[in-house]
Amino acid sequence: MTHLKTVPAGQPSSGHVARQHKLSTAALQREMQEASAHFPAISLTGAAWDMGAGVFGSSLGPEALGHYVHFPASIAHTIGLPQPVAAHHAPLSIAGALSRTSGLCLQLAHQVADDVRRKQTIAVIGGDHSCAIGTWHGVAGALGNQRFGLIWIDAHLDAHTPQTSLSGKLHGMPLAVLLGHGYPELVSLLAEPPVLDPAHVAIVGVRSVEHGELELLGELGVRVYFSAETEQRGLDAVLAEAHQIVTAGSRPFGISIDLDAIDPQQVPGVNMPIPGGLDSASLSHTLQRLYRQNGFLGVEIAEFNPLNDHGQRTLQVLEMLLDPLLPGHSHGNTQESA
Ligand SMILES: [Mn+2]
Repeated sequence: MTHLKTVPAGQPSSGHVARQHKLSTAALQREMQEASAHFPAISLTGAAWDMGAGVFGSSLGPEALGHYVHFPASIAHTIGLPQPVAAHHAPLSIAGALSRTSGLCLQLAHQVADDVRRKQTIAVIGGDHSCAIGTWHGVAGALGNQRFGLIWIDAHLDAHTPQTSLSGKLHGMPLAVLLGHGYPELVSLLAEPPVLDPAHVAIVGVRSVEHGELELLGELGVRVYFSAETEQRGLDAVLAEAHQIVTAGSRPFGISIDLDAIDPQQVPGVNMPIPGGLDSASLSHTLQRLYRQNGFLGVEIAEFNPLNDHGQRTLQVLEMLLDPLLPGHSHGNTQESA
């Protein structure tokens, strides 16, 4: 942490700079305000930890993205410890991982809440997927009584509780926590639980399921789109329907992406690769449309593990998924046809 560096999303600054001498300060301010009404500023935050995955590597994710030569933005804040020295430590006990993760998630939640209160679009870069507990607690803390919906794009359900999880790993639990089930110190992290209303959550891309978590989501009535349905109906149609579910009643919404939702041949740099999966270009294309919808709060992209990447393939996809949100975006020129 932290130098504050935010930029207006989708809005190159060079035009403003070139015309600065021709405009009065008041006129310039007015123009900047109008621009930011269309392109809210984006705040990039790194969540640099991996004890929730139980394997070293994801803590290096935010730094790897920040140094990636094709990534045109910088990460304003990083929560956590990206030091490679952690590689030499023995894996933490479950209690140790819980204590470290809840502390880091709380820091992240405060950062995200500040950004949302300043009307910035958030982008959180993991780190293992336990960061979702911090990200969406932060959003809930800032929004107060205003409820929001969440699209969860993942190969897994991430809805285990300590009672159902065989591994005890926290990155298999964040969705259950946000729905009010799991370790009390995570469930009640910052905002009043439950952070999410199950009727306004949709999970997309699922192809690896364990019994206990599916049972919990079934009891709660969360809509799960398995990969077979996505293949049959198309990702566009499924995500459009998911968007309707999570925003019903004009709720604002966010998106949490686990990179393992995507075909591991395209994104080898993850912690838990599952064969099959979404096509990264199709996902990027559909996300561009979702990013432009009313009430879009921001996106989180988790489970990037640079140590498993090959030829920067995963970095390339990560950049592509974020690019439409960044100033002067290079790939985001596809015109919206809907
Ligand atoms: Mn996940």
